Parts: sequence; C-alpha cells; structure tokens
Amino acid sequence: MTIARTVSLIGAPTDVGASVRGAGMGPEALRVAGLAEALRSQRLTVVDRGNLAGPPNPWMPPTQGVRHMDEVVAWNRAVFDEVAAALGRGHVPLLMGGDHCLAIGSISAIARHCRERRKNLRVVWLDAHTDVNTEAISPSGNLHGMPVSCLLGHGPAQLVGWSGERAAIAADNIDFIGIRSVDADEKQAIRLLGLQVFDMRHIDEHGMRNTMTEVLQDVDEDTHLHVSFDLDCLDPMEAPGVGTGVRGGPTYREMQLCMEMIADTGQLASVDVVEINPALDVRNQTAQLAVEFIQSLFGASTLAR
Ligand code: HAR
Ligand code: MN
Ligand code: MN
Ligand code: MN
Repeated sequence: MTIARTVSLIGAPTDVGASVRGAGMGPEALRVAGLAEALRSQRLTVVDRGNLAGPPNPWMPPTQGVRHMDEVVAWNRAVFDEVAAALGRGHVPLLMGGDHCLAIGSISAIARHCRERRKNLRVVWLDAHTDVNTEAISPSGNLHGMPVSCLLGHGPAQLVGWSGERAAIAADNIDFIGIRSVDADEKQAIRLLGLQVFDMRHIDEHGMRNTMTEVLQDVDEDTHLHVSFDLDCLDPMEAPGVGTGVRGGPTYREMQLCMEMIADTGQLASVDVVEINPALDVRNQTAQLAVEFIQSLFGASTLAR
C-alpha cells in the first residue's frame, strides 16, 4: 500500500441526467471543500484536470422513455475520454460529478482498460438507489436512474457497448451497498439479473463489517476496485446536499468503516463521486463529508501514519 500514486481529479459539471437541478455545481463544491489538499496531506500526488465541457441542460420532458439523451451522450463521451486518458497515464481517476449518469462513461472506460490489462473489475456501488432502470421501466426518464443497466448491456442503445463489449460489467462484478429506494419494476430487474444488493436491512442485521467482508472477499492483487459513490447513500440528516435524498441511510461511522475496509484491500483504482447538489446543501457540508470519506477511501486512518 505504499506505492506512490497520482490521483487525477476530473470535473464533470452537469445535471443532465438528474431529476433536480444543481448537481452541476458538484465539482466546485468539492474543490472549495479542499479535496485536492486533503489527498495531498496523505502523501498522494494530485492533479486537478479542471472541468470537462459539454452541453447545457435543456430541461425537457422524456422522449421515448428518456430525458436529454443527446446531452447525456455528449457528457459521457467527454468523461469516457478523460478517464481513459488518466488510466493510460497510470493515474487513479477520480470523477467529480455531476449526476450519476456519468458512471456510464467512467465505468465503460475502466472496463475497457481492465480488459486490456487483464484485471478483474469489481464495482462497489454506494447509493440509496440501485440505478438499474431502463427506458422501458423508468418512472421518470432520468438517466441517473439507469447507469447500471447501461453498463450491464440493457439500457438504451446509444449508451450501451462503449467498453467494446455489449456489457461493460457482469452482474457478478458489482455489489450495491446502502440501498433503500427501488422502483417496482426495478425490483424485478434486480431479480432477473441476479444482482447482489446489500440493502439497509442487510446492513441493519449483519452490520457494515460483515457486509463489507462479504463484498470484498474475493478481491486480490489482480482486482481493479472501482467505487461509485453517490452521496445520497448517506443519511440526508448528514448529507442534505443531494437531489433525491432518502432517509434511513448508513451512519457516519458505518460509512467510514466501509471506506476503510475498501482502502485496506490496497486495490482501489478509480472513483466516481456524484450527486452532490450544492443548491440544496447547508454550508457545503455534503462536499466536506465527501472529502472526509474519500480520504478514508485512500487510506487515511486515525492511528496509522
Ligand atoms: N429510481 C428513480 C428513477 O429512476 C430515482 C433515481 C434517483 N437516482 C439517483 N441516483 N439519485 O441514484 O427515477
Ligand atoms: Mn445513483
Ligand atoms: Mn442515489
Ligand atoms: Mn458479489
């Protein structure tokens, strides 16, 4: 765990996939909260690549079951290219969203990289929601509720296959933590796809420690571990700055343990930090909380040097 690592911060200031405006201010909120400085204080090299450019949010109703398809494609293309470039340099890409639709571009680039390097990709999806809707079943048409389907090869055609294979990831390669809001048809999709969902009831009954031991059990030196961190995974009492908060999330301590156990594997290789909505936040506390959790994810601990 003492290899010198460089983290590439990639800003994607958009809310084109979201149901509520404001997540486009996420990258700046993370910068103001001191993300780069915090990671540098733990002996990481940090390069802030600035913000990607993309189209504005047209704020239109859905057509054929999805909202803003062209804009979502454009933003994800930019994310795909920049994440691929960071991985090519040997850096750890840290995507600062933006809403969660951006995980399509990010994880597609990572999946392609893993195939080329013969790494086993494992995705840990930290979220109140499973984001496994499709254009056929989404109640809203918002693409931030569909990235997992797109990555599994089931979403709208324009957003499927970017990694070079129809499915960027298989159902076995992704675990969901903190889930407590799943739409009716989404429940059926989870069953049909055989997804591993550790919902809040599972965490209540087994605790975060046992849950994460199970999630991380087969991680080894050939694993590329990706964390897709939707800030609405946290309880809205602690993280009010999100567009679609759902009460009953993991506590601060539970989430710290989750991050620390991921860090302990030594295999963390890429991160998405999404859905921070500064327009709904109180004194930037959600971005500050995100910075603390990201520090733990990169190995900060109370007693170890
Ligand atoms: N499931 C709902 C929908 O698809 C809400 C999704 C909200 N999503 C996020 N991402 N904030 O997790 O419309
Ligand atoms: Mn999400
Ligand atoms: Mn969510
Ligand atoms: Mn699993």
